Amino acid sequence: MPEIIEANLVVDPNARFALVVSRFNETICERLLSGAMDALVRHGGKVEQIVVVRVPGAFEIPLVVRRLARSKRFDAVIALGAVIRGGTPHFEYVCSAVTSGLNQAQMETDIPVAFGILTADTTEQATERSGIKMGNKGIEAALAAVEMVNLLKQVDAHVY
Ligand code: INI
Repeated sequence: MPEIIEANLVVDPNARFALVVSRFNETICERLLSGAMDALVRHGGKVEQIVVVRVPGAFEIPLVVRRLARSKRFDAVIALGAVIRGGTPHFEYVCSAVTSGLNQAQMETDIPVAFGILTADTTEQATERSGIKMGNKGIEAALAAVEMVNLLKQVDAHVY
């Protein structure tokens, strides 16, 4: 039998989370934020251990995420935004800049960054995925952050 390393979704009460949320497509992003906050708290997180940073749009998210991750004050950073194809002719550029920027931030800092960025063709689709009928990307990202924080602790315990 192989040794299986996997993490639970129980938040250590000392764990600190930063959430970076875009103001662009604000109604949708606020739904992602409340989903993420709710998930963290329901899984044992403490509101006093959570910091929310608002940025103008999705394009600005990676830089702020990287700053927060570099500070080493947080166990994970959760990025929340919504990029909608109908809203911009630069859809592909914005999506790829955000995706690679967030990946770069976590790889450079060794701090997990959760990808809670909705990319959708229409506002209706994005709304559905912000808690209306197709799940809530904010909840998904928050739970991924919790799992990664716990998983990295277990991996470190085995490796070091
Ligand atoms: N920002 C978003 O977060 N979502 C979008 O759909 C979007 N559109 O459609 O343009 C968007 N644009 C703003 C961009 O992220 C920057 O804030 C702006 O270009 C200033 O740098």
